Amino acid sequence: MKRRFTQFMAGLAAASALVTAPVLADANGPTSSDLMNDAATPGDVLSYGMGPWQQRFSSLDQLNSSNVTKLVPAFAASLGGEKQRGQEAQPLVYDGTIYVTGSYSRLFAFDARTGEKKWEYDARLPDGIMPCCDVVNRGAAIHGDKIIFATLDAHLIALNRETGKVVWNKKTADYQAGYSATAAPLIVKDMVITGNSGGEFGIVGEVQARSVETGELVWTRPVIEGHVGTLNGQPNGMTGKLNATWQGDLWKTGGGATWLGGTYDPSTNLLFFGTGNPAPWNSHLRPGDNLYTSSTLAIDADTGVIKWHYQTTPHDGWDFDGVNEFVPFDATINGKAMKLGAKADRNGYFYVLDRSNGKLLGAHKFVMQTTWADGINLKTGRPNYIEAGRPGAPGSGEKGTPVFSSPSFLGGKNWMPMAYSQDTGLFYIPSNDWGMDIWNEPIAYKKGAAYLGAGFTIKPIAEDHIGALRAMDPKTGKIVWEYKNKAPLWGGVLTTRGNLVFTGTPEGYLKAFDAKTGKELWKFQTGSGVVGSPITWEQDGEQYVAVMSGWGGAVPLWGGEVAKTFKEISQGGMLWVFKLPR
Ligand SMILES: [Ca+2]
Ligand SMILES: [Ca+2]
Repeated sequence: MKRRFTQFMAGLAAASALVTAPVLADANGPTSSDLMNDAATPGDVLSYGMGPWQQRFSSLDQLNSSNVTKLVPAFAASLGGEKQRGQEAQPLVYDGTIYVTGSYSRLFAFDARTGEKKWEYDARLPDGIMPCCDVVNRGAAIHGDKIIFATLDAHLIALNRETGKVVWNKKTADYQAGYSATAAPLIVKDMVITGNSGGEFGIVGEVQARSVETGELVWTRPVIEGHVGTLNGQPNGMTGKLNATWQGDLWKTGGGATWLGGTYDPSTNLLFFGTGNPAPWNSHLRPGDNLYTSSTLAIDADTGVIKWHYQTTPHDGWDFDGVNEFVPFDATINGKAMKLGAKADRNGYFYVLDRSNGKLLGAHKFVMQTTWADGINLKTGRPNYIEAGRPGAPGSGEKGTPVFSSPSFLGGKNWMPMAYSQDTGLFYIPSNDWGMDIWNEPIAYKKGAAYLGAGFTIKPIAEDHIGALRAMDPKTGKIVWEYKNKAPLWGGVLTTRGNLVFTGTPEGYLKAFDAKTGKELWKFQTGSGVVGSPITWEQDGEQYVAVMSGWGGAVPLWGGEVAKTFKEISQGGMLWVFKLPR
């Protein structure tokens, strides 16, 4: 698997009836306050996650669990070209246009009524880009007259959304040092907020805020202790305390990539960013907790100052990479209204925190097996580590003792976003049950080279499935229902007031389930694996659903024995749009 890695890197408004007037687009386009209100305006999809909380919940119910069996394609649109591979994007819909990003850093505008292409932008990528896990992109952001996305060579590009012409183009990091970018940007208070990718190359994770108008930096916040943030070009305090949880100079190449982007809670003015694995993977080379890797950080949106942190895997030794999205939600617990947030971590545990202060309130296993820890201590917030579950230290030039670990490094849940229903009160988690043999090896940092110090082989752990879509009750930690899938699930989830949950499968299906029971109600074969995130919106009095189809992402690159479950899947690159017949 290491050989392949090296080869690859070389290269509620209308709650019950659709009676809303047609959305009249402002000549200048969506404002930052329109973006904050996105979840309450079902006539458009302005943001990744359908609102700053990214709950992926729609108030639309014209399409529902009694009529979804009649859902049919309205049209499809090809991304074309010779470039296929993973299509992990979530489309946006505004003013009669569907905007969607494609593999190889491309952005497309399609007519939302006919599927005709309006324009296409192809970023010119240098030869030496080093994406770890396929040439994917997860979506764009829209604001005013601009549409903005990140590219594999670590640039952020704003285009005019009518013409596709470049307005500004900023380098966010040095791709030759292993940095890249794949996440959808988040827009808050006229700032574009982004993270960075490259955790397998000894990069330093960072969150950046830039002016949406000019692309100029407002603030930066590196997430590894010892590094210093900036505000308006001036130093703005050190992250953590130098050498408190890192020895020597290791913090300089400490990892913690913020590669999935973040969520935002207007009520606390906090941004929530997950941080990736510490570098290198070989944990014996870096004693300490290695803050703030494998954590959730709450960051003041105005200044970039860290307000609280919660580390899910202190001293991560398995690439558990706690980058998963932290989704704010409100719930009443023991009679008290609480501001909460939840995260389904790569490490196999589902965490519920008080989002105002980061206090841990619940931690529940959502996968079949966790060999590395036996639960989470709610008092200390730390995992109950099983020491024998950590791969051994290498001797001089020798491999360390291998261990079998579950989940595998690809996680109980990876990048693919979960959804939260305000009706059922359940989170719908796209998860995977798999393990790996993992061992440590000696490694030294070299700019632009893989910095793992580990090898691995991924394996299934169940006869009948790897993927499992699970409905988690965040109050009790109970799995209310589950749908098992043969191949690993790698796409995002959508839930609606119509008692529906949608997600895609590598086998090529977009599927709809009953949100309360998990009963499979509908499926459609899209022709390639579905690893994108579905959306829904209302247009001309009808409810539409859209999803990208195109097999790829990390799984086919790293699959090991798991690859047997999906070896017949063809690549693709199609936008599929569905609605009920008139
Ligand atoms: Ca909206
Ligand atoms: Ca990683």
